[in-house]
Amino acid sequence: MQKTFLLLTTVCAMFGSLSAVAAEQGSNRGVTYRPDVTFTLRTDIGEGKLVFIGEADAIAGKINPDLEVSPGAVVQINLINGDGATHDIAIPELGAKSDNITAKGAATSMVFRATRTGTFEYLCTLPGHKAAGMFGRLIVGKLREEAKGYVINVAQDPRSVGEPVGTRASKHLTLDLEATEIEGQFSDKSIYKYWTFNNRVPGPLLRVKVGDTITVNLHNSASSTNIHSIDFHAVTGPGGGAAVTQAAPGERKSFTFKALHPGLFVYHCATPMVAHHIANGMYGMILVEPEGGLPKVDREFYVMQGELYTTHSHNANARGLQEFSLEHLLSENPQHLMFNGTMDALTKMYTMEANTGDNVRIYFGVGGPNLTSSFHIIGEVFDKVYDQASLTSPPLLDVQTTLVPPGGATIVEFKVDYPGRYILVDHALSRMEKGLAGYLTVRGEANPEIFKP
Ligand SMILES: [Cu+2]
Repeated sequence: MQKTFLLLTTVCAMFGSLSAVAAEQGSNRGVTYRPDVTFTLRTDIGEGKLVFIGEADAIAGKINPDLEVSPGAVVQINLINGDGATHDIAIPELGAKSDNITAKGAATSMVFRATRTGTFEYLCTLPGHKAAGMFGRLIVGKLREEAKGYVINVAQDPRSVGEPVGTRASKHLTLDLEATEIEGQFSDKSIYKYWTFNNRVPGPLLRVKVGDTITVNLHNSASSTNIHSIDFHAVTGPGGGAAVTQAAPGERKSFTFKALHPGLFVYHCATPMVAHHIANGMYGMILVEPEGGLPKVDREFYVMQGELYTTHSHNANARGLQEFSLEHLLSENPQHLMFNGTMDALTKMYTMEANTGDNVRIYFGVGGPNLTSSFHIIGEVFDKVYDQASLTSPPLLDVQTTLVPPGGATIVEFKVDYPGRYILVDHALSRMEKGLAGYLTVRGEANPEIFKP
């Protein structure tokens, strides 16, 4: 009889709290009537103190056990009164709290979504009970971090440069883009909740020809929690398309434009707070080739510089989920800078390779959102720089370092004459200490007339 009552109160409390969670998060968060994880604790007097004791499974018999959950999980904590004094359980930092229970054997529960990663205190809020020993830790994120294979790679492959337009006539094209919010691998041991176009940072290099008519279809994934949009710097029209593409989660928005100007142009999300959407990864580029196409080269690469603003300072060994910091974004002080979305994208994950004698072209842009790049390749000189990515102005010749503003781009070309590893940097070199580097490996015969060790 007592057992049935206990079960009923638990189920009622669970049902009520879950409805509240569902209402708060909106139906698109996929909250179900079953929690992802359940813990049961019993209050007791142990070792002369007041404590919570794990009731079942891995925490059975443990005093004030660590409760480990994955980020985003719906968590249910049941509490059984084991001593006949009044108690409750709460996690104030996550806004979760149960009812009071007084009778021995009475039970209650609380249900909440672990929306933030980190370590949070659970405790009994009755006066003096925490001091008497009723507190422990809820750890959000540890499990996910250990399940490494699960994490998504968001880094963009610099070799993904699309198909040259060649000599074709202008035509009507359709470009499909999806806005997503995904946890991606940021460094060896850490992850970040990226916002992306097509699950990559930067988004795809889109390749069209001047005079083309282009229909853009933007789909905001149903699993998103934010509105997203797209502003193409190549578009002549309201907001570069942003005025007509503000898409709620699950929505699709389209527009059609004519590419009037050749050049290499940035695109990005333009939904408030725009700087936040860009920092989280919502940028890419569209190349509008001139009539007849660009001259053929041996190797082309796609590289974009970005910034990440997190609560923790740069640390190559940072573990777990890195969280966004508004304060650091507004002070324009990124903790991390990276080429192609992640710490090791162009040093470990992808290789940029060429052979001596090759002509190399790099489509380089700055997603930012804030810092101007002094783009440079250590040990190389750019033969040509299409300054500001203008393809109708004559290129600059023989350039060491070129400025690229946020929301801007450049095209550089150079012949690789000597084998070795050449490092792409922003010559504001403090930024290399925060992760900004990429390797171009050149293979072939060493010519002692050019360089002699
Ligand atoms: Cu967005």
